[in-house]
Amino acid sequence: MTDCRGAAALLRGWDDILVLCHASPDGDTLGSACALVRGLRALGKRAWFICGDEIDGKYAHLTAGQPPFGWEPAHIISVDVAATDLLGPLEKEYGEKIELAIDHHSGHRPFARESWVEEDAAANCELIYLLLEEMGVKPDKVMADCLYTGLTTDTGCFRYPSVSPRTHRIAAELLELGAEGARINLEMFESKSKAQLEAERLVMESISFSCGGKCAMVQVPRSIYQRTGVRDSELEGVASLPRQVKGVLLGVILKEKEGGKVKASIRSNPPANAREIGESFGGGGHPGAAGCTLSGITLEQAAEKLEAACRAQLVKLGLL
Ligand SMILES: [Mn+2]
Repeated sequence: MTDCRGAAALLRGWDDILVLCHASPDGDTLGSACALVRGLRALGKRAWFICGDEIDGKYAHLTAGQPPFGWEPAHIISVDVAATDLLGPLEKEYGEKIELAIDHHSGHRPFARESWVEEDAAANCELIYLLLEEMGVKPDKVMADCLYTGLTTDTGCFRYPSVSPRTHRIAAELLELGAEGARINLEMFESKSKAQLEAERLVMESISFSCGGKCAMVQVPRSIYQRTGVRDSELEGVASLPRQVKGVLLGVILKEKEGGKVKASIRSNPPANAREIGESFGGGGHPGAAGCTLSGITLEQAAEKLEAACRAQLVKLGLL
């Protein structure tokens, strides 16, 4: 385990640095990687970041170009990656070569030679902000936009319990540095395609309640993508919909994937704990938001299993 100072000391001594994002990239992993790469370049270093999956168009501003052909990294680090399998297609090549992991997931499963994990950080971008400060890099406008994007997307626009005074202080600093908060929030939270709206309507039609209204579940069959033309990344927001219903402590969204797999996203309101349920199926996450993937299973079977796990937790908490 290392800390901000330790991570900064390592990076100061390195050059030719490759930064890895997690698969199904979100604003936090991309914002972290992009701001860090640009910060390292400001120190005169060669640095690039890559991601194993396609990057959604709404994150197009989180870019630092593609590594040039033939460039070989000397050091590899990961940002916002809780476990090597979350690297997705990058795991095979890089999974065992990571020298520094910077992360904020409470279920972080150590895989790097050195890890800097702060569970209290609302977003990994909080840590990158502190790291740049420690390295003496003043974020420019693009870096500020990157970091602000990570902060706001990982906190549902600064609404989650993980948000601390520090989160707001850093966000304020980023606004001072030129981050376009209003534009970023509009793009991240208030803008959707017609296909997305139609898909959300279909998803909401599938909502079912159990455990006396304390558990709500929606299902996303694969057919929805052909039917509406929605992209998978556009359906991220539906994960929070079941939990918005008054009285719901556990909200579950089940997405049917290729090859008999079902991806479950779990959202909870205290005292329910999403991470415990995710972990019971081999996944992980945060207390309020977690996920897991079930294999060799239909949507209906996955729904039964998740409902049973939710019920068991509510019974354990004395709420049923
Ligand atoms: Mn994150």
